[in-house]
Amino acid sequence: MSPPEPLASALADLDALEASGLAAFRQAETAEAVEGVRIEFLGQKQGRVRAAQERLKVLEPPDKRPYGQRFNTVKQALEAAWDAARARAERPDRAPSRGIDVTLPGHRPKLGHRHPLTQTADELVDLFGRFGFAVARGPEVEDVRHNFEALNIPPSHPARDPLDNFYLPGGMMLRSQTSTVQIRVMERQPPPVRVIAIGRVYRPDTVDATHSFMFHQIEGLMVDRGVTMADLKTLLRLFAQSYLGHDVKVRFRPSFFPFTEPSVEVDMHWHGGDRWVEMGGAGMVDPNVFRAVGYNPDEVTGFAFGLGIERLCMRRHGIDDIRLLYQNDTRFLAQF
Ligand code: FA5
Repeated sequence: MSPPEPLASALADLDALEASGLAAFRQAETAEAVEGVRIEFLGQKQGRVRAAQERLKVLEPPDKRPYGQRFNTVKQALEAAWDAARARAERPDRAPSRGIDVTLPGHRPKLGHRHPLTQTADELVDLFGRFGFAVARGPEVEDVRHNFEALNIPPSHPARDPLDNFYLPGGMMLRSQTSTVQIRVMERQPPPVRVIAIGRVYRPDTVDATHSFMFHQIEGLMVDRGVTMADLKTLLRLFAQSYLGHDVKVRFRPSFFPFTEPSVEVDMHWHGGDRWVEMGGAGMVDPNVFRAVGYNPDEVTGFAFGLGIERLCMRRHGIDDIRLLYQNDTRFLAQF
């Protein structure tokens, strides 16, 4: 029998065994290398851990307990390191590259396309272009003169209520209707006029399936000698049939706008169910508006209309909720 060993050197050997085992597992990259380290350290017959266990037999009885406890922690640490090394070696992203297989099908990049509202606006420009209407533009940040005054909306009118408009400092506001562009066009050019204007308008409306706080309108304005209400109604009917289909039902209801006289509201029959939805407002340009821009109401007459683009787009494509148009969900948008 060999002489008893001092405990201190036996524990130091355990420390060294643990350190070299952990380092070896850390460095093993492939499954084969990990298995080699396992056999060296954790092998059942010849492994170094097994040998360290054998040393227990030659220790003095009082030294067996502290050595045994330390031995257990070393063995557990090396077994955990083996598990981790094996998992690392099996991860496919650690596997050595086998090159690129050029015969595999590729990933086709998704093509973007125009938003349904942009498509609608482009189609409207095209359609009214065929009726002889040119495109005009105006600013979204407007002054009160163009949004109200020149449109015959006096300071006391409820349409000017701060609760119904987005006012900005310095007498400016976010335009609440594209009718502002009528004024800008007539200020710039003498009659005859035949224009449309498309753009964003802003109102603090409560959001629901058919209302948004920002939406788009298409404004139309035709001024010439002898323009009548019959021209207006014919144009709007022809437009609705061209854009929404020949079977679309449109109705005109008497209404009031300060800038047109007489005025109508135009409804379209909604898809599914027995429901009418307002498409826009229209009427014969009020003589006061002509005077505000320096036109002579005894010489010319004209009609104007303002339609909601979101609602036209929704009716055309069977969309039931305006909010879908603003959620940027590509699963929805990709359908159009
Ligand atoms: C006007 O804005 C008038 N400027 C229209 C007009 C022009 C009349 C020229 C006469 C001559 P109104 O507030 O009704 O009218 O709005 C017109 C259309 O915009 C509505 O019929 C509707 O289609 C759309 N619209 C109005 N408010 C909203 C909203 N909050 N969200 C979405 N669309 C709306």
